Amino acid sequence: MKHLLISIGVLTTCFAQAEQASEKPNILLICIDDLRPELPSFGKDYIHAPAMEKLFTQGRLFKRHYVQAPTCGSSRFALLTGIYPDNKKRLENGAIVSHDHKAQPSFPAWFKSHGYTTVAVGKVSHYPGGNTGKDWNDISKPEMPEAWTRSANPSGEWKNAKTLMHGYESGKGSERGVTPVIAALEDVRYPDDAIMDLFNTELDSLAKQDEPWLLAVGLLRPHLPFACEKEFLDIYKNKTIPNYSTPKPPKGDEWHASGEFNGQYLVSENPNKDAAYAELVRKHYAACISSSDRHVGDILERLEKSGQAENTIIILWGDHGWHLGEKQIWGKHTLYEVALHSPLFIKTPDMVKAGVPTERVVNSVDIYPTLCKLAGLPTPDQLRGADLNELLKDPTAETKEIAISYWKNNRSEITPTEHKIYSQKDNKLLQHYDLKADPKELNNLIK
Ligand SMILES: [Ca+2]
Repeated sequence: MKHLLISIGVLTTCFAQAEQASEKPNILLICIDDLRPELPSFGKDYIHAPAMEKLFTQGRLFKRHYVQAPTCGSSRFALLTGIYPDNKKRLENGAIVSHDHKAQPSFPAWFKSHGYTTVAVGKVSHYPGGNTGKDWNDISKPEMPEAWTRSANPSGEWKNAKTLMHGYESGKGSERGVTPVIAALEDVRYPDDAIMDLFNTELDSLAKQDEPWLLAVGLLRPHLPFACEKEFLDIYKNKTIPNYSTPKPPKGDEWHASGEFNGQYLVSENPNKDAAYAELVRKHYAACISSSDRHVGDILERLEKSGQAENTIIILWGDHGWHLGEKQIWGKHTLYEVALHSPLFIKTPDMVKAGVPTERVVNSVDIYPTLCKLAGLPTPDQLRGADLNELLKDPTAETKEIAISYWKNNRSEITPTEHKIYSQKDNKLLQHYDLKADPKELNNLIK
């Protein structure tokens, strides 16, 4: 009798836990590499991105979201840990690997320790597939220990994650200084197609389980090289893309020689001197956005078919901005507004005022505490970001509105109307822009 009572007690507890678990929302995080807000919702009508635009009508688009560092590794560090990358170590591409994940868990680790199945596909942390070591595919050396239930290495035809990251068509990798910065071919597979294969397998498997899940998928385009299917480039054939070029900034400001663009790829003309070539590069960047948009559409369609869409939080996030000729720069790695600004979108199962964007200034570090609140989880001590739930309910809610970012030895602070860049060493104000009167940041008020 005693055994029977204990068994009934255990069963009741199990049912209670199962019920509690099934009430937790699932989380689908879509990370898009090097996506600046080059989308119709941000006034760029010439961009073809119907899937993202449709998604934006279903939740809250944050029109003034700023990343905490203008580079992949430390921007993703800030997203995943909720910590500002305010020192040299945190500004390196190894920021995530060198972090003390036991003391300050990333949000995948935190959600995993609270009953979630956590899965990463593609480039979510800095290393696509989440493993380091030679060719970034050593499963004994994960980038974030204890974070993922499964962290898939989407090597496909590219054989390893490192080749896939900078890959061209059909398994081809990049060769420093030899392979072109722009390319577009018909009827071939590109690296994001391999990522999508794995995403489909993982989503189908997660949809069958009772426990809540967190599935993060990281698409590679529009990261360099600007190589994608020709059908996407054809969309822009007869369109004019505005010339974004602005003069080179004065000495001592944030200019760099576009090393990633010029140093790693075969660049046939100097886009700063050849306006036609500059437009061609911008068209390839646009085509790569349209290519990723097609995958976003497929991701959302698959989620819908899985029957899980109604209980799933969807987040779409770009890891930083990108200069397309502004300040005579082609790339990221500056503290100018254009390198820090990226899209952020959140949809919750009980969304109100869907499709109404918010103009409030927000940070990537805000995502971690927001997700904890949405899932009813406690928050770990290290979090410094703001909970965005008020803005999810009311896009005009009053908030603190300051975005703080770091790069090299400087710190950037963006408010609704101003942008200030300070030296970290002595807190000296180096650059000051009036974002209302001078949104292109051409007039440094300090000089
Ligand atoms: Ca990036």
